[in-house]
Amino acid sequence: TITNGILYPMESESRQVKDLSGRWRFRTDNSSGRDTGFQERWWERRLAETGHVIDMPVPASYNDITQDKSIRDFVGWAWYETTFFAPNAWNNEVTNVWLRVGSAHYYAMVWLNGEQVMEHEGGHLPFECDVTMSLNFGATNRLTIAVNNTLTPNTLPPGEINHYNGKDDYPAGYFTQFKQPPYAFNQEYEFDFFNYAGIHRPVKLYTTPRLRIGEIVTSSDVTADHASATVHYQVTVTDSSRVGQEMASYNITVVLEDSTGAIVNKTSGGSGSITVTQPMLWWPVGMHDQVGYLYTMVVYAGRLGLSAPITTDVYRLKIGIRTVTVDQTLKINGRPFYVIGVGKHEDWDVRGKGFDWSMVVKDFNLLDWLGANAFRTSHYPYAEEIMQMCDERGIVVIDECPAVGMRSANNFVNKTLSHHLNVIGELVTRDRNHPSVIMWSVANEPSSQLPPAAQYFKTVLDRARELDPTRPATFVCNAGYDSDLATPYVDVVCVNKYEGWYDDPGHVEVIQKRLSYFLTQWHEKRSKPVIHMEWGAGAIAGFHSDPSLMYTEEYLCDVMREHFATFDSLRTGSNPVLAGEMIWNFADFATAQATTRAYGNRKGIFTRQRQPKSPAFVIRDRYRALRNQS
Ligand code: GCB
Repeated sequence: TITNGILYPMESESRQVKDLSGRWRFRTDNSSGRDTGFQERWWERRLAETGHVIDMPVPASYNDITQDKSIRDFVGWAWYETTFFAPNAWNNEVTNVWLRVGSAHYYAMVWLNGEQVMEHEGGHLPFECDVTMSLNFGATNRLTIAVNNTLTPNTLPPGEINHYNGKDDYPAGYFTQFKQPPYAFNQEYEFDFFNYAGIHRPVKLYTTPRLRIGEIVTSSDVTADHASATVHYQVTVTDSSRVGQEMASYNITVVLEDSTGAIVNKTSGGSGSITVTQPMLWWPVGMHDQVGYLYTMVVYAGRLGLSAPITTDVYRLKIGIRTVTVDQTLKINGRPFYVIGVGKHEDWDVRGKGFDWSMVVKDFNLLDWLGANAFRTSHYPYAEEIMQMCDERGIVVIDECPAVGMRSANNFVNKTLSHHLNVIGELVTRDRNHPSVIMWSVANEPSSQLPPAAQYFKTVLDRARELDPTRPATFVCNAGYDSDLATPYVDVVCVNKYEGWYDDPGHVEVIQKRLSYFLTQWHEKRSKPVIHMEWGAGAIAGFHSDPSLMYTEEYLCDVMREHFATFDSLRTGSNPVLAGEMIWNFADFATAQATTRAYGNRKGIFTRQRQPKSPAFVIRDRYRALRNQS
């Protein structure tokens, strides 16, 4: 199946990219119905003409940028605006201009020069459209984007707005500060990270010839002896003619280059395969000397036999040649792969979930320092630039949908399901060419013991495998092995369990027996490889005690040692129970305010500022040793 493409905007001899990131103008709509912007049609004028505007960086979450609590906690429509120049050189018969939003959280509407050009539901994933006809060439253009972070039982992630009426015992003004008398309202959700909002990833314009490469889908087969590989591809071309000409006939040429740019092989046609003898396989860090080897697939699509000027679209896609299989264990290129990783978040000081190269590169350097070979994009798709770095650095990814906090039966309904299937489609379309992605995770910790969850998850897992038959699919389970109803449909059992923390808090001495029993039960019941996807303990940097107590750094070190001893007893042998371990979490992160969270979740082995707590050194010793053995 090929859905509409969403190729990452790359420059080439036929494409230009213009990044609109920077300082935009901004306002939250605080009116009681949160709808003044729509009534007054704010997109039709400069935002400053419709009221007070403030500076807002893009990309960034807006929540932590100002000193205003009402912006930190805002729920509703937030309005963004920028102006930019569209060069006259783009105004010709052969060029199309596309507007692409890397992600906006969660519901977004986009107007260009007062005309609505896009609407998109769901954060964490890109959306784009052809804006050629809406642009003022050789002049300034006004781009207005409204984003709404309201969660409902049918959004992903789900949540709800609760209204409170308590005028008698709350101070005067408390309810009216929310501008919605007599109610106060609160956004509530059952996932454990702060619901940051805004334009989280870059907004870009890019040009293509009007006959453009819309989508490229690749996969590869490798012979058992690794002596030969076949790269399969499918290319779709779209022709959005600006002058109403007939659909062009076109030809497609595909050239495979090695990492030095030397041509390996080439072919032509919209789909086919390319043979590579003695391929340089893509290997994760630690498995082979050759880490993260990438070929470049250069695709040319050109018009044939028309009187219009001939331009050829060129797109360079980095690909890796590797296979992923699951039998008794997880295998990459036919060899067992043991996951040593971390759960992560896109979460940083000040910018929230806003993409920032400094933070991203720092995190990759820390993953390398640690010796990790994998992470999960808990609990939503991460920026495309992060996925590209995983490909290059040989970091394996379990790529997760934003379906987290599905804890009630009214989440498992058709309305949510159809959105969930769309999101899987968008995620697979965006990420299927990344060799680093070895598995899809369709959700985290749903209440999979509820009867409707069985059919629900069978449907979404089947959709993931139908869209991408080359990768296993799973969801991350925290229902009990006796009560869960959905893991029969996964390829790898992924479980979360906090021994010594949520279970038997304060008792590290029971961890080995209980954890070993728990993981073995899962393995026996499902006869599938098991990854222990989340485990850990809160540790506040600078809290110390001996004997260790909960929330000290020493306690997390003790919890780790007990887990490591258990993992080592379960990961070896011909039919090992365990295919991997991922500690929760890479770094401390922001959450909703709660009595169980001390200024955020403190299970990070690094602080939120990316400095190591002492447990980081303990895990580093293990991960580096394991990485060097594999
Ligand atoms: C979990 C969730 C994760 C939380 C973590 C915790 O099971 O999957 O999102 O942050 O537990 O620390 O409670």
